[in-house]
Amino acid sequence: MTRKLSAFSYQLSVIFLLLIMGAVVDYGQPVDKKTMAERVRAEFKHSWDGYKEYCWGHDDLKPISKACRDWYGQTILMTPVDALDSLYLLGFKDEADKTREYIDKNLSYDKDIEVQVFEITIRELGGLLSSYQITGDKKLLALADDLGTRLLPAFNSPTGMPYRFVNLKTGKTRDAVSNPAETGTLLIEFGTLSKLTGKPIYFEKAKRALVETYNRRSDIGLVGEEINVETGKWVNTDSHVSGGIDSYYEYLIKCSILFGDNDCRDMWEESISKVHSFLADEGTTLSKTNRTGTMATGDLWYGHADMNTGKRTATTTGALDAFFPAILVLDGDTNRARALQDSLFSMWRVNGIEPEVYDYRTGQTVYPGWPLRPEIVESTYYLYSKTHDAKYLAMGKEMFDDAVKYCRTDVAYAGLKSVVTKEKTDYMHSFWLAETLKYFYLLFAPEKTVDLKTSVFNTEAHPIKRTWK
Ligand code: DMJ
Repeated sequence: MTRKLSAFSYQLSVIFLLLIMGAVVDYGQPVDKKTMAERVRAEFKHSWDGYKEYCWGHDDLKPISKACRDWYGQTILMTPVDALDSLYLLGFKDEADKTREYIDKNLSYDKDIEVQVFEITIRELGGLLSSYQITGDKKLLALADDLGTRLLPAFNSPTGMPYRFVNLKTGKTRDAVSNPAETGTLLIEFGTLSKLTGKPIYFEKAKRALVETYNRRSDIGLVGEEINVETGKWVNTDSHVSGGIDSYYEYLIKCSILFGDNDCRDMWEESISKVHSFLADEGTTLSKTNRTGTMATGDLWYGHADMNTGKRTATTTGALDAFFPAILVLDGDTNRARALQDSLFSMWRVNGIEPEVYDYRTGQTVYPGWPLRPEIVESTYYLYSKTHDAKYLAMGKEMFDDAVKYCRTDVAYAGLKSVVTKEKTDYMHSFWLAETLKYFYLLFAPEKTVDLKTSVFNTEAHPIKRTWK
């Protein structure tokens, strides 16, 4: 009798626990992948058609005024180059072929413009290389080689870490104060360019820049937010995994995978253990009622600390930080990846779209913008690929529905000035097409649309295949 009773009360507590969990994390109805993949394709087409109708031949579309933006006064076809591999992957082959032919005929880097090395590398160099691998179009590789050559003078600093800007015609550089994301997020693209052209210089320059950044880590193994590439001294010692540092960590692990590079593997292993030790906040459960009336719960977050003392400087995170679960999946650390993703998704749910900066201790939205960022979608895709847990499909669907609801315009998609008020900005970043919609699609598309075993995504979601030994 007592045994029966205790079995009964055990069952009751399990049901009670499940009910509570259901109330805490409600992922709704099962998701039909096929339907979702088609919905993503339709919104991609809507965005692409808007760009084409109003800004064909320019860099980016302003989706409210229907005006165009060229980053440096003259076009370098930012949106077409960044979106080209998405056109292929999402199955818009005719459109992709026409776009590729247009790029072949019209793109020239022989321009007297000062470009930001990091942005041009991840969006254009990465885009050209990935599309070259998909199509075999040699003109794309020639463009990448030409661009790589024009970017090389940026590395001519006393430390080997690149200046932030370089003139594509004259090689003149400027802006010595940079950051680990900009000095350390070049090796996938430059390294691949070396492998595909047989010119070792690209790999050597970018790897040195990454190693020089790592070599300047503090005694406790952290890097800061700003560094002077001429003196090698840190200008800002705040350490975190957010903007300014984020993809430095991403490239340490990805370059070890893509190139089988043991130095990258060692740098990654040393770095990630310090990130866990000094930046992770565990058990900082916050309780804030979100729009679904459920409680946002996060038991793992990554905050800010001083790179020298390890002392906590801020308990903020945000949209950019949301790449980190994906990296943890690549590291085989699925438990941390799952926990962090739950935290970040609860941040998403507070306003129904994630903010740029969010304080996970107080539950305050610190900076409310959302420029259509991909990172949390990217992590959802990696987690689903790894675990096949349907909860990630439901997360992805909820985020996609939110983006459609708040960011769709009559001609394309617009970022948000505020995730609180949902006021829009007049801008559609090329990464909406290159990354955000690509990761949404890959989450719902047939597996192996991109094989994560043989390909590595650069930080702009351009898949690079290891075709070399
Ligand atoms: C992209 O250009 C890249 O993902 C970069 O690493 C960070 N910022 C944007 C997207 O948020």
